Amino acid sequence: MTKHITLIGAPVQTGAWRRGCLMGPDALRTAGLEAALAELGNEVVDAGDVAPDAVTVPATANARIRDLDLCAGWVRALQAAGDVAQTTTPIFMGGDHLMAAGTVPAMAKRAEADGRPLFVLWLDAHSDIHDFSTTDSGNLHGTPVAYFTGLSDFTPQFPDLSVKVDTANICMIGLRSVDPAEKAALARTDIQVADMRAIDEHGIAAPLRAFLQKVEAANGHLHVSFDVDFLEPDIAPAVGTTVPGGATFREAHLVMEYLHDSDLVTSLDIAELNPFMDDRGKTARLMVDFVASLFGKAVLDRPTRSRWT
Ligand code: NNH
Ligand code: MN
Ligand code: MN
Ligand code: MN
Repeated sequence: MTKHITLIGAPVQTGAWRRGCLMGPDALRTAGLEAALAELGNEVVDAGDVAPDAVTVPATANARIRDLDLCAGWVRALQAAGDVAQTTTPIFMGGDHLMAAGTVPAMAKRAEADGRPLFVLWLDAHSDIHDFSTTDSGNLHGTPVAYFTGLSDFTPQFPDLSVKVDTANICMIGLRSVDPAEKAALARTDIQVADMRAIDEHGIAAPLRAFLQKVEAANGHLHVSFDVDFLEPDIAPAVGTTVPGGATFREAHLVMEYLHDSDLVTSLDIAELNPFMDDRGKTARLMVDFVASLFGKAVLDRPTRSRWT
């Protein structure tokens, strides 16, 4: 079925310590994302890049927080940018993972307007569930989950959220670097977590299948937030925070194919791509291939939903 896809560039890099994620959207364009999706029969429009709002916000008690004004400006701008993609499938091309503090609330609002709950699949080495007080690094890409779930208060620096994501609707796959405060925060929630050990023991399909069945049963919207460091650094070196022991090509590819066959995905983030760290564009090209698989590129066609019900 033809999907109407809107590409939205989110060149935010102030959430990460290492600079370079601002080149992420252009690297994905250079690697041919639009053509790869169009070739599969999708209608694709590149809406260009979002720019951050110019805001000055009060300082937080934690003096380690970096680039707070610019980060707050990005969160605001991306929440508004989500509104332009009401009826299409937006692909948000990041940008560091702070982007999700903008994109996920926008998608939650959209789902609510549609009378449906939003589910979030978080593919990442990290849980990004810090808040302003617990972050040691001061890098705000480590905080979006605590913000969009309402687990912690981020006001008045970030906008007050009218619609929050229910923690029961979140599944994290790929975790292998979780700070102590994050571990404690996760333990207090009902977020489903499949860390790398669980994947080694049971495979990557089992937790994904269980989650997709929940999304389907609830008639939910599904937002996928794909942090490039979910992947094994050997195949995806273009990230600031590489963590060994990530998802293999085959594991990640299977996730993409399941997501395609589920026909449940309504929006996607591509986060943390730092082209400055790349090896002859190989990570950008790999991400284009993965996104193409999510949107229909397959070796053999299988009936929709056959892989996970
Ligand atoms: N937990 C660390 C921090 O808060 C690392 C976060 N880095 C990420 N997250 N790349 O996905 O600084
Ligand atoms: Mn992340
Ligand atoms: Mn990460
Ligand atoms: Mn593929």
